[in-house]
Amino acid sequence: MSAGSETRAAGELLERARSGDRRALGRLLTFVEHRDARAHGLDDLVHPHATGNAAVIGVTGAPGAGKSTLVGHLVKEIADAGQQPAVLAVDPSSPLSGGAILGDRIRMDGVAEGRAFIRSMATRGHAGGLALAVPGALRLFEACGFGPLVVETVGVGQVEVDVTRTADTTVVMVAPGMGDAVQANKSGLLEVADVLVVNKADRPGADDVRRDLEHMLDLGHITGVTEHWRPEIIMTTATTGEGALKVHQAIQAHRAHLAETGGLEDRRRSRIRQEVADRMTRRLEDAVTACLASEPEELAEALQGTRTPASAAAALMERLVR
Ligand SMILES: Nc1nc2c(ncn2[C@@H]2O[C@H](COP(=O)(O)OP(=O)(O)OP(=O)(O)O)[C@@H](O)[C@H]2O)c(=O)[nH]1
Ligand SMILES: [Mg+2]
Repeated sequence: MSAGSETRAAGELLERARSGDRRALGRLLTFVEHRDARAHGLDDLVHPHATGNAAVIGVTGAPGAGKSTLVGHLVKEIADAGQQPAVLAVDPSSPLSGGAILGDRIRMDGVAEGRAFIRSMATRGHAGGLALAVPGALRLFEACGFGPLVVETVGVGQVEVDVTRTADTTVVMVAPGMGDAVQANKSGLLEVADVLVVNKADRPGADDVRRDLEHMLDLGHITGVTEHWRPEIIMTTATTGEGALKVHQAIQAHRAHLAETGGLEDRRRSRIRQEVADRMTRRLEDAVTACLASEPEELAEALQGTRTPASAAAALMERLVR
């Protein structure tokens, strides 16, 4: 297919997706996920319909903390409030599940299911791909009338934490025995928290986790927390949905706080800045790969030992950015 007809095909799918065709939306998400050539034209088509005003909620935490289970209840709360939530569950790596199992764990009933859209995105071990695919998918959701947008990422790895950092509101989940509070703090997770959830409150040790978190907040050990916002700590039992309403209320309270203080605009801008940076980085990486594949003289000299690698790199960069 030529570039023009690909863009036309994407445009037709987008029109269908915007009028409620879920299969069309699913296909477009696949383009975005695979960085399909069609996704390029799609970005321009989506842009006029994506205002950037939909609330973005990040949910993160250690593997198995109960994120998907809680998100299922959260989505129900949001849908019951008359909104149309979309969920992007980012599967870090699992080659076995390929993301399918993770998506299946988010379960809802009747009404919520009709309003909500849930999609898991496999990153296939390509961390850089995730950074670009997530904002593209979120814009697509927004262009199709969804909001708030919930992104579930596992709280390991820099890219995952960065993805969460750009949400308007980030919910960090901790559970007794599973990457407890101290571990979460060490990995930098707590510093991105706007709402703290201690899940598996039905399990022994949940109160200890809560106490640890309170203590860290009191001592100012959670570095990203400012004097302007102290994350609320909410106990949940995601398997029964206990506490999910409180989590929804805390998310709304945080959003209201951001709206009052101008923080909403700050986060929107930092999200765009991050995406521009990620796209520039990707272009540079591609350019470096192509440059070295062309077997330049400077590389040959470095290989022969007549030139230092640093000098070869400097000379090649000079050419690349000119
Ligand atoms: N006892 C108990 N089990 C829970 C609770 N919440 C979740 N679980 C169980 O914990 C397991 C993991 O739950 P998930 O919701 O898939 O956790 P997750 O954080 O999404 O996991 P990953 O996406 O794989 O990182 C499942 O077997 C859940 O049934 C809870 O509040 N109490
Ligand atoms: Mg999950």
